[in-house]
Amino acid sequence: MCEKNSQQAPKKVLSCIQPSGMLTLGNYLGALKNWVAMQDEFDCTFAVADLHAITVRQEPAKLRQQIYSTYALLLALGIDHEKNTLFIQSHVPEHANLSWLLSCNTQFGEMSRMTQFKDKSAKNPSNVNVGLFSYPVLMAADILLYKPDLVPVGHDQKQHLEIARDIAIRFNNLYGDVFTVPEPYIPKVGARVMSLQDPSKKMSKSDDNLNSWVAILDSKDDIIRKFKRAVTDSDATIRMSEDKPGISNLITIYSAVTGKSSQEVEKEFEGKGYGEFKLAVGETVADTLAPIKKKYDEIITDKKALEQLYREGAQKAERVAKKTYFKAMKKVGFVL
Ligand code: ATP
Ligand code: LTN
Repeated sequence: MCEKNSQQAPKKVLSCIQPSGMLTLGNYLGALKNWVAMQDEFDCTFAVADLHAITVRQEPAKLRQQIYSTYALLLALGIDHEKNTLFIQSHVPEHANLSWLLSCNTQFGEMSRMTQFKDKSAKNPSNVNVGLFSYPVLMAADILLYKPDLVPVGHDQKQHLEIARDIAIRFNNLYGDVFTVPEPYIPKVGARVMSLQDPSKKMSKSDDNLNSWVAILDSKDDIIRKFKRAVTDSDATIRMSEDKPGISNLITIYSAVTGKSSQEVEKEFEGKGYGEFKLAVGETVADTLAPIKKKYDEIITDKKALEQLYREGAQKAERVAKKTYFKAMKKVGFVL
């Protein structure tokens, strides 16, 4: 792997996150913590995928707030806007534009197989909109504009990345080489965090049960309270086991936050009760998130400075996106 400061050019990475709610401890441990780690090794482009968020009905004032908040939180987590390109998707119109070119080169049949569309339309039968259906094409545009080598995505997005690759290969075969075919990036570290109330489901910001998820910006008291209430079992030993999903989830979280292995965690809490363990997990998570929250509070209060950063980010992104988009337009036969 070539490091950022080695002779060879570092590999390019692209990823995006939707501003569809308060980001959770699951988003942090499963995705964003890796983004922060990757910036030292790769040439990274990260975006707030606001266009994707309206595939589900959003209240305008709340959406606006969430876009600001997600961008500020990425900065607070330590994503350096100078080292990387950090922008808001809708500020770079080439995303929506390329998505049209790609839509006309994507088959209805292949979109119909997307499991997330099936799940989300079943969950939301009153708003099965065309954008929800063609969402993976917009995601393909997000990716292909920046010619990344690697795209870090969670398990739920693998099928969408596969489609992006298929679209790129087909387009290149039809019109000539325009896009790089990216590889999925499975991070070295990355935890799958489950709901604190139903450990068979993943922790999700759209879960109506507010005790089931911890927001990165929750207060210390809220975090500790949520961990105290976490669903466990009646066997009072702290060990990883398939038949102990609640405790296993807490061990996963504690080890992701402290860097200790699950065996080390089991050893640390040998002979101790669930109450003591839950409190330790809650306090450790709260202490880890506290500096992020403090930084976030500083960033979000200075809207002018924030605006300058996202405008610069968009300009930087657009310089790259434009080149790829115009090349694709030209190959398809448009007059430029
Ligand atoms: P929603 O609840 O609205 O479906 P979400 O919280 O599942 O959203 P996404 O915006 O779909 O989050 O995901 C953003 C990133 O965070 C993805 O890379 C996803 O894999 C990761 N992620 C989300 N939830 C978890 C989790 N519980 N554990 C680990 N990673 C997660
Ligand atoms: N669909 C992704 C967010 C997303 C994305 C992307 C991820 C939008 N565009 C491009 C990687 C690359 C999600 O909901 N997690």
